[in-house]
Amino acid sequence: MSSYKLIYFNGKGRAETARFMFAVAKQEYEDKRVSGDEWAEVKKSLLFGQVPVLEVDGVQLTQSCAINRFLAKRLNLYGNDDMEAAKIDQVCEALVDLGIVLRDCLHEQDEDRKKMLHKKLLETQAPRHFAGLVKLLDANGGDGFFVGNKVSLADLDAASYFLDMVTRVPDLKLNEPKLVAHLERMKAIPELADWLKKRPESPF
Ligand SMILES: N[C@@H](CCC(=O)N[C@@H](CS)C(=O)NCC(=O)O)C(=O)O
Repeated sequence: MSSYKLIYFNGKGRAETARFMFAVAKQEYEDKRVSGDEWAEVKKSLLFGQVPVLEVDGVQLTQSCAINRFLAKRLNLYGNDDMEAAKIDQVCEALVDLGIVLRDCLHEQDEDRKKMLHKKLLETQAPRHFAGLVKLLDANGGDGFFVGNKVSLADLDAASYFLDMVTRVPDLKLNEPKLVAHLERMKAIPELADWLKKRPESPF
């Protein structure tokens, strides 16, 4: 049995999908949240000087998407075959694209440019990504999962984005009823509901 240690800040961000997978799969792990005081020293020990990092039996893996795929394979959350795995990747990559524009908008310092990015996100980019995700849900029956007939990394990654990332942008609403219903289905998974109840308070 492998041992897992997930290293991140006290935040949801790029680590929360992995935490969702650990919860749903009922897999034990160490949830190491690096404090501001520890960060400079920890950073030196990391391949790219960034988190999240997953230590598997002492071996360090970096890059959140690689970590998520590795865990999804290990925890049986990566579909039933290659085609399902590719469809799961498709959802996750769309969420990465959405995450890039969300972060650009959140972190922009120039007020005029921030306004422009915010407008573009609300009027163009979020609706386009939401609509694509609804099409994928519809293509898979509409009222279940993004891919196949069981929960996967795709569903948990979407839940993490829609619960946490999207809500950080003022006025950005998950205004697609099918995505809202999907999120509610994910929140109702008992192991995930339990994690959502007990997860630490965090600033992001
Ligand atoms: N592509 C990387 C990006 C990692 C990243 O940007 N990590 C941020 C936290 S979300 C970080 O470590 N920031 C602190 C730093 O760069 O010093 C991934 O997906 O894991």
